[in-house]
Amino acid sequence: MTEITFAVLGTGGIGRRTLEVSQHADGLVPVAACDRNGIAVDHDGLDVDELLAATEGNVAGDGRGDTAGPDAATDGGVEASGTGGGVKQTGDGAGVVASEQGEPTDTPIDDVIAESEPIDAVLIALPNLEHDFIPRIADRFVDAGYAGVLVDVLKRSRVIDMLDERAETFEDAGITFVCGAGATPGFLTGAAALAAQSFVEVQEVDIWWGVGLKSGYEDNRGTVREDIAHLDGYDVETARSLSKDEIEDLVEEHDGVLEFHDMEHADDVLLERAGICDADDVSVGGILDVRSDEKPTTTTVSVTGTTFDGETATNTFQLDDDTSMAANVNGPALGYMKAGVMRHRVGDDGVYGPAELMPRF
Ligand code: IKT
Repeated sequence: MTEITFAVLGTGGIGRRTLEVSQHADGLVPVAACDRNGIAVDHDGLDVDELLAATEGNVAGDGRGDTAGPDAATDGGVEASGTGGGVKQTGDGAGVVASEQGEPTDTPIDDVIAESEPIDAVLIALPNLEHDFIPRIADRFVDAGYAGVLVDVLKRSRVIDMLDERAETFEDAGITFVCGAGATPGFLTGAAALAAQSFVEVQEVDIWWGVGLKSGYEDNRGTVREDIAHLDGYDVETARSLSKDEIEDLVEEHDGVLEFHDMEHADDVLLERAGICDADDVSVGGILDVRSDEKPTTTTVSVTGTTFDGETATNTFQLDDDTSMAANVNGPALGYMKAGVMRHRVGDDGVYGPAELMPRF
């Protein structure tokens, strides 16, 4: 496979770790990265070590202490809608501009789009607290005439429909969009699709994850905020409006361990659209421990189904407790990116989910 050049929108936890992991993968060349204040571009390949070192502990957040990356309110092209995108930045870190490769800008996403014509793939590593945020970013790539691969690590089921509505537009534009390409949805959805192969009918898919995030907590505040939206008594709006201190209080109340059930994660609709089971038969939950790096529970995908010869059985897929969330989100994001580029190169554009593509190593 020839080299793949890619850009990362957002240098929060996911964006940063994706850049780092890409240094260990064959044939991937990061050529652009941005956060809300700046952009770094080098079509021959970014110096990732320098970029990460310069921005370590110095990520341009969203004014709430998150490490969220560029934001609709600040990049000049997307209208803030009075939601998370409308939070004015207070600048809790210089971010990309602290790197010698970085340039300040008020329009980071537009600047990446302007550079994107020769770039094979763009990873949208932005928190999706506004449901239509990622679809609207995609619209801007379409409008700019980009013909390549867009990959996201979105979580929420309802976003998939918004992308599906755009499938024809993507096909016409020559865009291959790989959605939900993190861990769940993503890696674990793909594992469920593989585990389902023993069966002629799937009754139930249960995804149960464990994450220990002590050392990664600072880097992943955006993800933690997204998770809080799934707790009883919270939703996207309330989670978005929580201050950093309120989140700390919540974490304290739970002794650092948050347990989630029936999360609205797109594994359900992505398994349904791949024909594996009904969305209603998929459940996603897990435990997040922000005070330990040990996983509080073993990440397990259980797929229960009936075989052609009438047996009912459960196939399971487990991640080793020694693999980190960073490994299990960013490795697959890059693997799915490679798979998307292969599709794109043979002209298979449109929208793909992680149960329809085998990520490339
Ligand atoms: C995600 O980023 O895909 C979702 C997060 C869970 C990651 C599971 C990783 C499992 C593991 O490392 O064992 C969370 C819901 N934000």
